[in-house]
Amino acid sequence: MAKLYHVPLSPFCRKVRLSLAEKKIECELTEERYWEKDPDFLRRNPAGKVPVLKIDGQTMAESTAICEYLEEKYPEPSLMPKSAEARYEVRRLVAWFDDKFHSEVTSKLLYERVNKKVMKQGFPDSTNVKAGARAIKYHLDYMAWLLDRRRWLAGDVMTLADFAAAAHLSALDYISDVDWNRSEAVKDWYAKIKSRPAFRGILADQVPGFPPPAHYADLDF
Ligand SMILES: N[C@@H](CCC(=O)N[C@@H](CS)C(=O)NCC(=O)O)C(=O)O
Repeated sequence: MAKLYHVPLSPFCRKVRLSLAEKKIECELTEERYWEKDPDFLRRNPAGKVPVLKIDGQTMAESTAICEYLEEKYPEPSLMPKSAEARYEVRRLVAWFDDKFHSEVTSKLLYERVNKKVMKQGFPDSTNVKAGARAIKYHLDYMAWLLDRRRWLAGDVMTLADFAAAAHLSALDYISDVDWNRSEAVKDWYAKIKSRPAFRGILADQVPGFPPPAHYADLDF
């Protein structure tokens, strides 16, 4: 069976978990407190980051490289469209969320509010929290703009781009940092993706000291 070293609220780990679950690949989850720098973990991934996936006799790091491997090795159901143009758009949006959204929003809200406490690195920096709260509005508006033109973020079918976005937003929703009333289109998109069986594991997550709000696992939020 595959084995994933992860932390529950990591958006990069969540993207891999969603891909594995959508493709019905059974996987054992092991929580990895990467900040404790366990030598065995650093041997598995010298970059010292999660996720790390053990599958098919290999040990893999880097969430997007892992998801693309899963897509090639386990193509059904597909999370990448067929044409080069559509695949480009998926990759552009995965990078949008894992790079731009991550640095402007996730790191400013989730890492300040949760990671700092869990890692005993002090209190949230209010300047960062305010910047993250401002930036998420702009990102939700951009998603709404895309979803006014497409059924899913990268086009008319659900792709890895939707999982990348949902991985970040679900982690932020765990700490009630997403205003779902800002856009009907984004709320409908999240309701659709949240109700997929692949999402169940993520909705069951519990981080000690940070109980999720009632709406987090509610499909009718
Ligand atoms: N590009 C990497 C980013 C992974 C990443 O930054 N993971 C965070 C947890 S959310 C981590 O392990 N950080 C530890 C560190 O940067 O030392 C990926 O997509 O897998």
